[in-house]
Amino acid sequence: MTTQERFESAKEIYAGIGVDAQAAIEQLVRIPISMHCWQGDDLIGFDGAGSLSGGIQTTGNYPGKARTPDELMADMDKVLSFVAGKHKLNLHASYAIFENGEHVDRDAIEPKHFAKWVEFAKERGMGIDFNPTVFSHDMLRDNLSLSHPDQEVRDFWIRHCQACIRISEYFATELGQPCVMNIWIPDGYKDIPADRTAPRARMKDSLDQILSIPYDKEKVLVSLESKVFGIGVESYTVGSSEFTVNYAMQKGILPLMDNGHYHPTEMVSDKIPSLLLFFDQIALHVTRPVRWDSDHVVLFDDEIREIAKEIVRNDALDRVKIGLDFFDASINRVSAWTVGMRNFQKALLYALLTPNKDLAKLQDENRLTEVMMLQEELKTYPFGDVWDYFCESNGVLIRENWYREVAEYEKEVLSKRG
Ligand code: RNT
Ligand code: ZN
Repeated sequence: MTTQERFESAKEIYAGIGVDAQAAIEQLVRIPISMHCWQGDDLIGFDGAGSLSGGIQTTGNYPGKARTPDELMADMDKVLSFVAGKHKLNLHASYAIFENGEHVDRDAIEPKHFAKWVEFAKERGMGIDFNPTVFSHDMLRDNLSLSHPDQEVRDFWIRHCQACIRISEYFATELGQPCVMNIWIPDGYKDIPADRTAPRARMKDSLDQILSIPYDKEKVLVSLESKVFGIGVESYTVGSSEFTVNYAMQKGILPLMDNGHYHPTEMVSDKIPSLLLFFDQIALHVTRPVRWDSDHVVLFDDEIREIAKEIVRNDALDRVKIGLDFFDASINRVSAWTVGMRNFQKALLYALLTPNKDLAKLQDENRLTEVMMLQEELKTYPFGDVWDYFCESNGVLIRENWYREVAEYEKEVLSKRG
């Protein structure tokens, strides 16, 4: 049977439960996922940082990491060739591209240092999202930045984040689509602090100053990411969940939830509908924590499917800004990236192929036996036939076929990098 024939058969089966598979794939191809640049080079960037700090860590030493903008761009193109649809590029400020021997510190970066990225995105019809890089730098002192007691330290990072707003606005103007600018700050303490309030008050004031510069709020969507702990920052984080969600609400910016940033039994899928009742727009970092915020590659697992379902069944595809955030250096990075991108698309497709309204009706009628029965039966519906057709009809390789090209790329390109 051809992929198309399998799709036709699957379409009929889904139609039996009132699901339009054709409409689902047409919708899926229009959902942008923000592809994080940092899977390609273990979050090292090009501004000379050298190693990671701020309580985050990459583990593994698989050969072939991108060392230059050209290498990173080539690797991204490989990944994009295996993923249907138009997506966004998610850049960190540390990926500034300096030319002709120029080098400026993080608080002095300008749009011109990202002109090459704009060119890359334009050629591929992509938008760009952005992130201040408030780690891997010597002005992160005592693991504190925007909340540091020393004003000089705070001012440096305030200037950096303000510069990032200007660069984000440049991206949005050049590319004709809004730029989500996410602020994540690693600030916190390893051990029990003597004062939990003052750092948060300083952080609040620093953020107020960052947001006080004029910028176009339609073009730059500032988000603030919370976190519960980091390596060496186990006891207290300044940007806790309550801090960030309340701050975002008060200032009219977006809260960003990273599903690696909560206690192990807390589920981001459950938090999405609550935030959607109070915020027009929210942002996500989709990742996979294994025992800690380890940023493993996103799998097609239960929680990822639940996250996608909450976006789809709340009709919130325009309101939830989806970004990926994982970095695994222990396996082929191009493969890791591709697996994660394809998996989140699969999760979205799975959600689009779910009779969400009918299930909700059953719940309201207290027919919970049927809710469980149907949700379980759906798991063995011919999902793969629809997925394959989605890939094939959008010109990307189906099933594991794409991996052959990755293996070839590893042999011809990645293995030759020093
Ligand atoms: C760290 C946060 C943050 C970073 C990226 C690189 O725990 O998740 O989002 O991973 O900004
Ligand atoms: Zn994150």
